[in-house]
Amino acid sequence: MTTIDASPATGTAARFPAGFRWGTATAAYQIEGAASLHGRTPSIWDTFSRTPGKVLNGDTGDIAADHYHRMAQDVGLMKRLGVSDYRFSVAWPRVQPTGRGPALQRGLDFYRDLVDRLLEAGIRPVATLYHWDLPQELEDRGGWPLRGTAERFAEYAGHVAGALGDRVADWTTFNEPWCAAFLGYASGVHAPGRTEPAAALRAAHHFNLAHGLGVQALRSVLPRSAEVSLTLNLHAVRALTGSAADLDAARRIDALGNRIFLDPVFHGRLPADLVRDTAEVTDWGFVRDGDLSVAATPVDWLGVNYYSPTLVAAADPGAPAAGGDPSPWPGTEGRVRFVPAPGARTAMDWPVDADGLYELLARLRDELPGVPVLITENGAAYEDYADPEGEVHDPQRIAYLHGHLAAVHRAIADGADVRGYFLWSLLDNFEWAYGYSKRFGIVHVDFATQRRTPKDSAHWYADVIARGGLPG
Ligand code: IFM
Repeated sequence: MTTIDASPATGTAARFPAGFRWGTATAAYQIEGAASLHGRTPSIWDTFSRTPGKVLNGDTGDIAADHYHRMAQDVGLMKRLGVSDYRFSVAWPRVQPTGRGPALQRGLDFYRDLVDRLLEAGIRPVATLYHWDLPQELEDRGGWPLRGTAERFAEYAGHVAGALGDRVADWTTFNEPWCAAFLGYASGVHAPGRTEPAAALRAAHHFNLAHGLGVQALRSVLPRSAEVSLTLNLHAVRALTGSAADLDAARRIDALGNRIFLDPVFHGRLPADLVRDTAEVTDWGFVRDGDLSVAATPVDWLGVNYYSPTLVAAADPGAPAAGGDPSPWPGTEGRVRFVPAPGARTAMDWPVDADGLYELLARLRDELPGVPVLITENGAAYEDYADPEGEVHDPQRIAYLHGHLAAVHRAIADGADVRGYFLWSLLDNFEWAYGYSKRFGIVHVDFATQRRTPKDSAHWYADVIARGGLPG
């Protein structure tokens, strides 16, 4: 049995407010496995990962971290970490296999069991309804570019809330709709692997609509005390220089990466510059009267996922049109150039820059007063391995986490209303198109044996939680 030492040492440099929520996060397809057990049907990620060439090494989520069968052990790990909260996602094809009609009790039972075990362990469950695993049958009917998918989502939300609403107080409709829309339908590096820029913009709109319909469906079933939210991977966009051209490039990426969701959801409008910038791609004729007020159905908090900032400049005038891979940024070709940021990088080749998180939180403080924020994901992949003593030393991850938590602490001190932090991720897991080659967990998973080994970062995080702040 692995132990996690959580006895707080002395010397806390940055103490977080009382009641700050300390959590870990995962997602269904990345950890559950049991892909065809008990009536679960294929999601778009099952189809995509089984398509040769789409996922590194041909990895799939068929077994993943086998959480479906090891859920009790995983809850035990979290209890020993001392987390107050656990953010997980529900697999739509496990609870409503065709994406329409009645729910499958067996699927709902799995999540009831999970939630009961969490509550028993004193851990608050935070349920995300959609972390990218659309039932394949709905994709076959048109997927997210089709309006009807948003209506199906609201029905599904109602089923899950009906089954778990008496014991789950925190709900999130979508995780990172930007990735689902633009990596799934524009660049095609995520499921369903389509490369249709206009369809990606339609999908983005339908995510906003589905979010609003989903919030309404949840509120019609849940007790009044329940809290409902949305999680966005907001982009901390920076211009390379202060030139008008570079600033304009940053504005375009801010519109497509951030305001495309923030404006409908919090202000009931589409950014006018976004509509202008993408005029060659779509006329936005799929937005119907009333959609944007549905999208703006009030939420209780906003989830923010942050990993690294985005540095952009104006495209070089006269540069040949970029060939190669399709872009996830419709309408920016020939206008925006992505610039590699200097400095340390994670195993994902993502720059390590905690100031970007501070910048985002300060922006939300100023632009969305009265909307509490939870950091629903933050963490890093590194090349971890178990040494001959069976230990996993990950000092770079500890440094990454320390730096980002310090940025959160600074943002709170400067007036940002940040209520909690969910570390991505509890376990090493299926990292989408990278398969099992990238390890984000604070608990190492040996995928051959499914043995779990808390890394040094797990011990470090347990200490942070126990002391309620960062060691000095
Ligand atoms: O693993 C993903 C997660 O599913 C969504 N946010 C980013 C993580 C790291 O890439």
